[in-house]
Amino acid sequence: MAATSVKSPTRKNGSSVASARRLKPEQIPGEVQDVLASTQVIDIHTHLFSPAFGKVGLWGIDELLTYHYLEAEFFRSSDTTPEEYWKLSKPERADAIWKALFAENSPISESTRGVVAVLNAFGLPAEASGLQEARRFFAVQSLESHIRKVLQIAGVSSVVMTNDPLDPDERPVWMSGGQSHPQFHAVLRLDRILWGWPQHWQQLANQGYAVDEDASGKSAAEVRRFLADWHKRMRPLYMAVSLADTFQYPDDSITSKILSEAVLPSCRELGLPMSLMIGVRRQVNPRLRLAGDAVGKADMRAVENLCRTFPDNRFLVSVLSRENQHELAVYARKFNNLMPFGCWWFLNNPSIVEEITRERIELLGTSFIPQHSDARVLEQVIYKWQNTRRTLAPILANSYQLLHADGAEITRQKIQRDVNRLFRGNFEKWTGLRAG
Ligand code: FIX
Ligand code: ZN
Repeated sequence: MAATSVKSPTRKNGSSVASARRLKPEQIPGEVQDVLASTQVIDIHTHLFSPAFGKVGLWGIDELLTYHYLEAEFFRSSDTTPEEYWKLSKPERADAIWKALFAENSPISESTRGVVAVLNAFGLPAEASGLQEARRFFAVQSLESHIRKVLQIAGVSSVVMTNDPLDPDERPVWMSGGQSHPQFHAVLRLDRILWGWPQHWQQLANQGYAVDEDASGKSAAEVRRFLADWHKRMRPLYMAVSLADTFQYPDDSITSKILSEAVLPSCRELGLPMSLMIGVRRQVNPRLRLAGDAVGKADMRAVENLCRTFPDNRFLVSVLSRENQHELAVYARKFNNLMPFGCWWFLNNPSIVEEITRERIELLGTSFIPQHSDARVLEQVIYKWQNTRRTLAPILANSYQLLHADGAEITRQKIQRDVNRLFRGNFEKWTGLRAG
């Protein structure tokens, strides 16, 4: 399906009469494109941080170029070994990536083209010599106004962070009052507790929680006390964990024990959904560090068992393997406490996003969350959401044209209602996030 260019989101003052007007089939693509461009989205999973977190928040051209997606591509187009690369400074790494992926080769991969799109959004050159001008531009930006500008260009009303209460860089911020930026929402990320327990249980013990290495005795109750304490500090929209492709539930692991005896009961008590992101094959090549993770097909019966065993928990689920997507959509038909979301990580490419989104629409209508950016660097939301709108437009248009051909009236009002649900409403309903 041909990509269509999507204008950056602007408010369109459509009159109510016009939006109730029945559309002819040939008018549908333009209306869909307009509605997508003018509807702001809630970006429900990112690794962005509000200004309160200081240097933990990444932005600017050197961070864009040293994104781990680009580092993985760099090692395929350069003779530099990872060991030599890690000895370089951040600007030197960015220079090396710029040379290999943008100057010596065409930046036609999803992630390299994204950097070109960001430079273009700010009127900066993407030619070989462009890096110096880009550095001068970002160096004079003030972060607060830059954030407002970036989110406005991207058509993003707010972003949801990933916050680890055991991360030494984040913890001081939360312990001294946390953050209150209206466009950033917190999430309680529990990897170090749910699968990193052997390495991290002592941190909880040192903080006064009576837990032990086997998560026995009072440990479950004490983990719940820890979660309640962090809920007060962070006011998270949901709790989250990323799980390997080998994840099973139930089994006799500490992960299953803490999940069922502490985390899911706390989610019910606090009224929070639980996000499960399943399918990572961690560190298949440790030399690449953050870029060293890969993907594996998961056993989706774990999701089935969790949704059935815990009907009063709401689950947000994203799976990393393309081969698991159809199963996830079918399970969502079986369990209305399961909300599929996003085309995660190695799936966030137009060819795969198209396939996943079409099968979700065919099986679930508009009862799913089509995308999240997973952005690690602020300006990435510009290209990630431009690409999402560009890929979604023909898919949605085709859905309405089929509906029209089968006898229904299509109006802009109905398209707007549906896009509101996909971009915002499903998440607001799942988390109780007030509209805005
Ligand atoms: O677990 C996660 O949240 C993953 O998204 C990250 O670990 C991963 O590195 C990423 O940023 C993928 O887009
Ligand atoms: Zn992520």
